[in-house]
Amino acid sequence: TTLTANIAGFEFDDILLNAAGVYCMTTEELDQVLTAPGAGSLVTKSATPSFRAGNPAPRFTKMPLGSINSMGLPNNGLDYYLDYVITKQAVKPLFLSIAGLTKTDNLAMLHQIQASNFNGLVELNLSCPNVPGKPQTAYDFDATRAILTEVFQFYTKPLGVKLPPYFDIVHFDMVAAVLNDFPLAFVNTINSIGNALAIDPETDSVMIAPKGGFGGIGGEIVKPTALANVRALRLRLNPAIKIIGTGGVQTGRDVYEHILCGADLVSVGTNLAFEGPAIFDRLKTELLAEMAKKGYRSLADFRGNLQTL
Ligand code: RRO
Repeated sequence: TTLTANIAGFEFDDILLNAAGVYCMTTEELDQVLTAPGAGSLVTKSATPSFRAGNPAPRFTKMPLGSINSMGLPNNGLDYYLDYVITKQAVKPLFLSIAGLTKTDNLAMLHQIQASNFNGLVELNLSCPNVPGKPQTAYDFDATRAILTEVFQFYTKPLGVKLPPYFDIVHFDMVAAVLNDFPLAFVNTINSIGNALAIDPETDSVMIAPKGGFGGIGGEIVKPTALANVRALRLRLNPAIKIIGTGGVQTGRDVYEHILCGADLVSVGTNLAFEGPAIFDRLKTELLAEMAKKGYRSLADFRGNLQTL
């Protein structure tokens, strides 16, 4: 049994990777994901043109059934991550994530990447929920169309977008109609469910400092939303647009369910933060056991094969 995938001509020897933002801020963390057994790729922390300190701490914490964060896009700046992926791109296909605070910043970063020696995949994050005053671009379908229109006027390397969760069938239709008009290599769904609130019962206090305690949630609690978004987009997107499933992955069964819904790769955020890079090998072992139980020898045997009633 092999667990491989293909996106935009890139062959992945394993289908698991980190979710952007988790275990990918520094070269030390990135090296650990790069060399972790079971990990087929990595994605770098979403970059802005220059270093950002992000929001005040505490800004990430465990909560019942998952995590809540309002990091505020702390990162070491595009040059840092672009240097890293260029240095390591011969090892395996890699993803570089960018998240400009403005369309102008995103276009400037993509011009720099286009002109660089990086030949991997870029994940354009249109869904950061945590920068005060900056809405999540992908909740604005016209703004999403506008930036992709400008991007594809000059950008020719493989590009995908990181999407926020959608909660309305008409919104699935609307975002898919926009995305299908562009030569995207992939979409990654979902980012954290934005602007949730967790309360500590001992202190009657919010659990993170920024934004009065509002933050994006991930982990077990978001799995049904994540699966719904993978499934809904797989049913609507052009087959050439591959899907990275993200959200609520704690066991091999969770990976399996993302694939049943149509995911090509599966990424791990909250539970990678809790468990560390050893999680990839555990998930791979558990996925292989689940496949054996069902009599499947390849991912193609069940990808997208969700049964309905
Ligand atoms: O840095 C963050 O606060 C953050 C980002 Br950019 C994102 O895309 N998703 C998230 O949960 N946190």
